[in-house]
Amino acid sequence: MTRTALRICPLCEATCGLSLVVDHDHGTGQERVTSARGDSEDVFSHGYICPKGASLAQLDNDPDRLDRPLIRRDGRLVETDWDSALALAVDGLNEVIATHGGPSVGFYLGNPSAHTVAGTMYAPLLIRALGTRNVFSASTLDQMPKQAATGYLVGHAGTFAVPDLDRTDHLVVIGANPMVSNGSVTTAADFPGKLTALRRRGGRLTVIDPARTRTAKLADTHLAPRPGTDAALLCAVVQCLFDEGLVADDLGGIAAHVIGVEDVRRELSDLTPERVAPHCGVAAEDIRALARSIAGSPTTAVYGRMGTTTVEFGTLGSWLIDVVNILTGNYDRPGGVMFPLAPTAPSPRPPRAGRGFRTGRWRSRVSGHAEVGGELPAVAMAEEFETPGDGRLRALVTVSGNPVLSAPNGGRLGRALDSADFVVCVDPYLNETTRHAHVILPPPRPSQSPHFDAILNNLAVRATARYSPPVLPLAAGRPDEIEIVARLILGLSGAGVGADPGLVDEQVIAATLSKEVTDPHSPVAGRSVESLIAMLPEAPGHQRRLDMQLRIGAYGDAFGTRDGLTFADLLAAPHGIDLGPMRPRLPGVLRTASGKVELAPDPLIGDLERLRSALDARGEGVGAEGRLLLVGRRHLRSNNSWMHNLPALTGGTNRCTLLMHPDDADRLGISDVAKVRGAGGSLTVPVEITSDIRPGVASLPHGWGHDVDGMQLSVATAEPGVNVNDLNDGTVLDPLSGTVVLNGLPVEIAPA
Ligand SMILES: Nc1nc2c(c(=O)[nH]1)N[C@H]1C(S)=C(S)[C@@H](COP(=O)(O)OP(=O)(O)OC[C@H]3O[C@@H](n4cnc5c(=O)[nH]c(N)nc54)[C@H](O)[C@@H]3O)O[C@H]1N2
Ligand SMILES: Nc1nc2c(c(=O)[nH]1)N[C@H]1C(S)=C(S)[C@@H](COP(=O)(O)OP(=O)(O)OC[C@H]3O[C@@H](n4cnc5c(=O)[nH]c(N)nc54)[C@H](O)[C@@H]3O)O[C@H]1N2
Ligand code: SF4
Ligand SMILES: [Mo]
Repeated sequence: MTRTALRICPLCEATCGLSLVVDHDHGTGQERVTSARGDSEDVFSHGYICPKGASLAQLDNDPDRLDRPLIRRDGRLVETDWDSALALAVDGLNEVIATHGGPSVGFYLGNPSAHTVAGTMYAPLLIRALGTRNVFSASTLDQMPKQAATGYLVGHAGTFAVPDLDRTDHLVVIGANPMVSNGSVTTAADFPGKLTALRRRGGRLTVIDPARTRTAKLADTHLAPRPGTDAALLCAVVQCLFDEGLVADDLGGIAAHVIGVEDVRRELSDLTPERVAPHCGVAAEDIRALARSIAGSPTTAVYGRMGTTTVEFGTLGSWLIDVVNILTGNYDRPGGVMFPLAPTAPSPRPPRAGRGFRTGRWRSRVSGHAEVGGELPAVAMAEEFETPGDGRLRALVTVSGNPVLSAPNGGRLGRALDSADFVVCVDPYLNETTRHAHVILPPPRPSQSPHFDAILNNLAVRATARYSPPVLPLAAGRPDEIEIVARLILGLSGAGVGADPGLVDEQVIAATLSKEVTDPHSPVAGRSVESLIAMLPEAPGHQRRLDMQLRIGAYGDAFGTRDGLTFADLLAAPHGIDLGPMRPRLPGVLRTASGKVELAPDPLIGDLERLRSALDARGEGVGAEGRLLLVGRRHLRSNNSWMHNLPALTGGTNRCTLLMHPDDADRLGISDVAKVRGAGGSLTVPVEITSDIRPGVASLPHGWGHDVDGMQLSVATAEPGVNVNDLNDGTVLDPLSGTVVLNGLPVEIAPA
């Protein structure tokens, strides 16, 4: 018996709808997923699929995936039953908290959490139950600068403006390679198709990247600056916009909602194209041409990702991207960058000022790093474990993270975890990080988990509402990831690890609705909480929460008082419900203290001094002898550190090699293998010589280096590659966001 089932792909931010083939396995007597295709009727992805999504069956059936929990006994990780493992996890954490206090437990949230119901709807509650401020995540290895920049601009760090890909006349992509990554902090299925469509409708594509990537190869214009210099380049673009009178009249219609334009003009007036050109390695005339082409197109969307965030001036660069969008009249308007409105977003309220965005509400104990967005820098974890004294970290909980490989200087973190009192990992693999655990709690296969994009819908270039129920059932007594996290929460909060996991949801529902009914602008203002709760479906807790959020949300039925969405509508529409293109949302989204877009926030203006000193200092010696700047890259058939275990995704061009320009290779006498040395250590790595990279720059992908003992990754360990993060000692951060520098890392390269 074969059947098909629909499920949204959980492997990247594109959220493609998949159609899975499910077969009866005569050997086990159970059903299994045997293949995946794009769902042509999906309202968001229309059939698009990439090689990772196409290998979902292999991921689902990976024999190395853990099914039963592991606990450490006499130094070894051994299988046990679920009740024992969960009880042990909670007892171990409670003991550390009782002895050393709540802050002695750290929490690390990894990337796949953005794609799971457990990660988006339950992990935040787990952090609260732990009662710790030592919260770390992949965000400070990734997009935290964008969060900080948007926080300062609009008053809320989660309110991103994303490029209106379907309608723009000119897309400017800075430090991103969406042809391969499929897009990030912009949820758009079939990004490659959208770039082709842009070209077909006569639009322009500009790419700014030191490497001639697959995206750059499609571009009308490709600028290849020196890594780490985009903030300076964008300062000059802004200066040029003012200097040449290219700032849009009335800022394209939003001038009444913006303050600080004059401050930006004054503060950047010395940063001319001529001043920054030698630092950026881009001709002043090319910078002016860029400014003119952005201002001259009917609409332009400027979009930046990893190459603009994980750099020394990540927050400045992310801010300047939106400054350019705003000054050219491309902010909050079709074809420019716009604020998505997700199906679970609150019903729009009348505009009101907020408290604004602040950082540094607390600081890390050892280095005094400021808290940003409720988090401390991921690279600070090791020192917080190692350094004796009050408030020292003694235990760690990870959910879907592999920081030992994915963060700089992971070896040091690994050693710190080996001497930690207690480590709990919610993770399906025994890998570089989880091998240090005392308890591993593996979530079930993707096919056994429900899917709803509670976070990524907030970044989607078109609004849709889609839900995937689990495709395959769980074995009796086998908790899903929601239940694993919920039971940890209950165990930590005193209700007991054996309590009904649905209690967690009922508490959220009661608290949310109690607040909602007292808000005069809520669509359920003045109604009784009990009567609203009585209208929720008899269903698993996460579905009850989703029903509540949809119904009080922007497109909701306001609990039966208007036409609108309920969770039942999502269940009845397995290919999803289209809710239309993005629409202007100013001033409603603003939560700054002024109630305006604050274009010239003090922390950003203040950071320009650091940029000015770099303008004069940086660059010296780079290119001389063996000094190059290292950047990263992603492979189409790879996903950070954890998908090298699928045979379908190995081999071919998916190789952990160092890309170098022929001029550099010649000069240094390198033909096939190089030795690379950074502040954190050195590596020997095979070289690919290509003119697709700027001279003076080398590129090495991350997520490799699977040659450590004690893991259960039989495919990945066979072709381990090297770990680029071993080169990085993790000491250079963007101070405004606590994000570590991963791109533009100085290294010495020599023949091996
Ligand atoms: N040098 C360098 N380093 C980088 C980057 C770079 O460009 N260059 N990129 C950075 C970026 S952008 C990111 S996002 C980080 C990622 O850093 P992390 O999020 O720490 O690591 P990942 O490699 O994504 O590993 C994800 C972990 O989640 C587990 N997992 C997979 N699916 C699930 C699930 O459904 N539930 C649970 N509970 N666990 C699951 C996997 O087994 C794996 O252990 O890496 C960063 N590191
Ligand atoms: N296939 C695949 N898809 C993925 C992932 C994956 O591992 N594999 N990871 C996912 C994750 S977690 C994320 S965060 C996204 C990331 O998505 P992207 O940011 O689109 O992906 P990257 O390949 O990191 O692209 C960064 C680009 O910046 C360039 N760059 C480096 N330094 C600089 C600089 O200083 N200035 C400029 N202008 N450019 C620079 C690099 O050459 C590179 O081309 O991808 C996601 N999608
Ligand atoms: S682009 Fe690929 S990995 Fe990303 S959601 Fe679509 S199918 Fe999945
Ligand atoms: Mo990421």
